[in-house]
Amino acid sequence: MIKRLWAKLGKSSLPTADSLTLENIPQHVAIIMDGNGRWAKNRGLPRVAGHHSGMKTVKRITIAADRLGIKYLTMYAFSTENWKRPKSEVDFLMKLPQQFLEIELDELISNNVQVRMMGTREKLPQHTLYALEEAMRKTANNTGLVLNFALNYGSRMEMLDAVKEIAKDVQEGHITVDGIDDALMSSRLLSCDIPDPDLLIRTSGELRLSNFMLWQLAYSELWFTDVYWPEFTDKHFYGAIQEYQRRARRYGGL
Ligand code: V07
Repeated sequence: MIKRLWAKLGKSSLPTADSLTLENIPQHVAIIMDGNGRWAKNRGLPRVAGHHSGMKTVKRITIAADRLGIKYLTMYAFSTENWKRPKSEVDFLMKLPQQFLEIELDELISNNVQVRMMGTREKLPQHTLYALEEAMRKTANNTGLVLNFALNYGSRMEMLDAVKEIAKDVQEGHITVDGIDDALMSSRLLSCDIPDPDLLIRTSGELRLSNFMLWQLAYSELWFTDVYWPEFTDKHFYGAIQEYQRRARRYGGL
């Protein structure tokens, strides 16, 4: 449980979790944190102000997830397509992991959170990598919430890399074509040691997966909201979980 972070936020911001049942909490929630730029634009602010504000939501939702006993939280922070954005925006985004960890790492450590990264290290600036690797090293043995950042991540690339590895193994005679199955494919993905998400949340009204965890989301519940990520609160998060539980109950009744 994250205690200090949570205490800092004060009582008034405690979400109303009354209507949630602690049974059937999803084990793994994945989030596409969309709408930061649009949120900023609507307020006459530069896009980067939206990204900065979105970082605060990351913190709040991490606390909320931990409080509920969710075991894995995956957040889509930067896609392989995001490199196409203006250099100034990319440079700003690449400073966020460092900034976030500078403020939060100590508390993440004391709250037993394990920080991970899912994506390609290639192209990431040294300073970004350094901050990430330090966080992963210092939290590697933590047994609480797994906070998994999808950073420089793209699902088709991930699957192509897996397929190439498998093809090589067949070519070299380590496995047979008939030996290729779901489990083998899963074991070659970047998420190999994390269960598939039970629930995907996407903010900001877009109804797409945008190359995010295409294999892993095959059976997941999908939940969309029009709310922009900087305005996404614990209450919205609880709402998504509640809807997940409602669907799970209905499914179980059939
Ligand atoms: C980023 C803030 C959230 C909205 C989406 C885009 C902008 C947190 C991180 C982060 C990443 C790794 C890590 C710790 C924190 C982050 C990027 C963008 C690139 F170990 N937020 N955030 N990274 N945004």
